[in-house]
Amino acid sequence: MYTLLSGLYMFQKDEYCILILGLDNAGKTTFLEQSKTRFNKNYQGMSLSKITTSVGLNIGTVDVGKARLMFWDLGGQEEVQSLWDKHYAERHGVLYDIGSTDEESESKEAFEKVVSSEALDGVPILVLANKQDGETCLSIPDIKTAFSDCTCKIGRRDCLTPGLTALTGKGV
Ligand SMILES: Nc1nc2c(ncn2[C@@H]2O[C@H](COP(=O)(O)OP(=O)(O)OP(=O)(O)O)[C@@H](O)[C@H]2O)c(=O)[nH]1
Ligand SMILES: [Mg+2]
Repeated sequence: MYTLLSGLYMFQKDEYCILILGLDNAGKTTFLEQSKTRFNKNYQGMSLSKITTSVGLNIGTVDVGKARLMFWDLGGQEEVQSLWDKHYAERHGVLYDIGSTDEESESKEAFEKVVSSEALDGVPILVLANKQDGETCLSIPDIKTAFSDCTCKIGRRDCLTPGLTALTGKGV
């Protein structure tokens, strides 16, 4: 019995819930689909061109090493942004997707609300500078400068800003 239980324990993964937030059209669902395709061996994937704007919630699971990441991809349209905080209590981390070609002030305003939320106090944030393939995209230093007012609200939590192109999978 002990051998059986310890065997099961060895295969058990640590599960983490990660919210994916950001304005509509930032590329959140595309990022999630690319992640599932890249990390889940048997996942067939769907055509990225078939992805349409998310109204509710897409849940996707990705296994990375001993961790199981449960991504909750929330719609970013203005009308549904008010639903984001309903999920704050259930998360271990946040991915905030900046479609780097989006209107930066609007994205910054939404980001500021996220980092100001008490429910997310201290929660690590990865700011995805997506759409780095766009000709007019903001570079990582440009993004850091544009979002610099948020530094004190980010506080001492972990916060990184990797650049990526979810559409091709580069950086995912
Ligand atoms: N050029 C380019 N287009 C991208 C990239 N990532 C996503 N897109 C495109 O951006 C559009 C929106 O992508 P979605 O993944 O639906 O965006 P979303 O953030 O989930 O949007 P909502 O569900 O409305 O909140 C689609 O046409 C994608 O093909 C990228 O890295 N580069
Ligand atoms: Mg979506």
